[in-house]
Amino acid sequence: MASAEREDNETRGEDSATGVSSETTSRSSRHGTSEDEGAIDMIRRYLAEKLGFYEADSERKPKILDDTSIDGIIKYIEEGRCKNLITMAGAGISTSAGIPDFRSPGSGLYHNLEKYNLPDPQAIFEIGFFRLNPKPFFTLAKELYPGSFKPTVCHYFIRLLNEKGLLRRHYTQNIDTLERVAGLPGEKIVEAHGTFHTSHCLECKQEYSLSWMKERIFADVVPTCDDCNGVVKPDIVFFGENLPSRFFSCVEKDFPKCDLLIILGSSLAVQPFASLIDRAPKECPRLLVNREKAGQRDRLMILLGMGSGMDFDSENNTRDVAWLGDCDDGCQMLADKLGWGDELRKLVKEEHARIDKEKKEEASKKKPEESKKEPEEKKKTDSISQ
Ligand code: CNA
Repeated sequence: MASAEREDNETRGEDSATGVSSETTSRSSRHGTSEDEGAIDMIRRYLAEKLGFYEADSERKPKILDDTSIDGIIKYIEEGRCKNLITMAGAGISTSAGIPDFRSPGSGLYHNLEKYNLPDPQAIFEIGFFRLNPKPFFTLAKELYPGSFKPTVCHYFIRLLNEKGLLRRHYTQNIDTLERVAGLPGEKIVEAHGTFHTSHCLECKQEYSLSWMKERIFADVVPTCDDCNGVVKPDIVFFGENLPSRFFSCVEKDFPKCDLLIILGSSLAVQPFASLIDRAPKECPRLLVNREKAGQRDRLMILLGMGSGMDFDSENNTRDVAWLGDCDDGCQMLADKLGWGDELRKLVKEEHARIDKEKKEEASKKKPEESKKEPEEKKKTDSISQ
């Protein structure tokens, strides 16, 4: 979906933004002992001195969190040190709504695309392939259509962060529009990989609305332009396309001010989104809430005391915290610790009830219209067959 992921894979293989898979990094930390770490630190200092970029630890690493744990993050927020929080989200925040992510083994989209007979799983989101054969994308779009799902606890937690005056911006890789459905204002959202909200004709660039697109997707037809008959594509960013300009302009303004970064439900494998973690200032704490560690720094770079990416496990770390588990549980736990737990539970309950009610009303409005339409449709087919 994101243009640069493909480039990244071509140059750096299957690994994450930082060039090392989380599996490799977490395995090394599992078996690490304090003796190993001491030896590693000695080698790091030796190499750093020889290469001429040695700095004393105290100069290099100001202490940011008293405690690199969830409690350290909560304390940091409660002390009022966080006024420009940025959240970065991936497909993992929507899996509990029933939308599969890309890479989770078994349930991820990439493991379930056989029926589309694609040259490779990513082809379904490639602009070149889409121009030749748009049908598989629209079949999948019907299955995953926004509007058929309810936002999760995590989406409502992000809304609460905003209502509490902490959120500067929410950056999402998701195209499911669930942040909007959850009630987060549009100006607070950066949809880095675009959105289903609007669509454009690939040929004459005519714009179409969500309802126009929805009608065609659910009628199982490839949407074509009313003016020039070109294929119309939702404004989501395919591999081979540029990210929206709003992404770049917001990053420039937001990240230098970021004073807490929370990454939710992402493997941090897609560029340039993944590298945003390095745009936050050095003194900004970063919390990852995900089922697995992601975005970690290259081991060699850790050894040299250099490089970018998350650094959860080194003894010098005073800013990066990984909370491993489901986003909804992580967000509810954070809300509980901040004293907003009941407010979040109430918000989710009320909003889900409202969405269910609206869907019911919409369905009951449609039914009489459909039964009115049927004899007409039947008449048409009868006359054609005669
Ligand atoms: P990804 O690479 O599939 O990674 C998802 C990450 O979330 C993995 O690390 C999972 O372990 C983790 N995860 C899955 N479920 C949960 C959960 N309930 N709680 C915590 N962690 C969980 O997806 P990314 O977003 O990192 O990759 C970016 C791609 C995916 C973008 O181009 C998106 O447009 C694209 N995508 C979006 C959607 C959507 O809009 N909902 C769905 C599928 C793919």
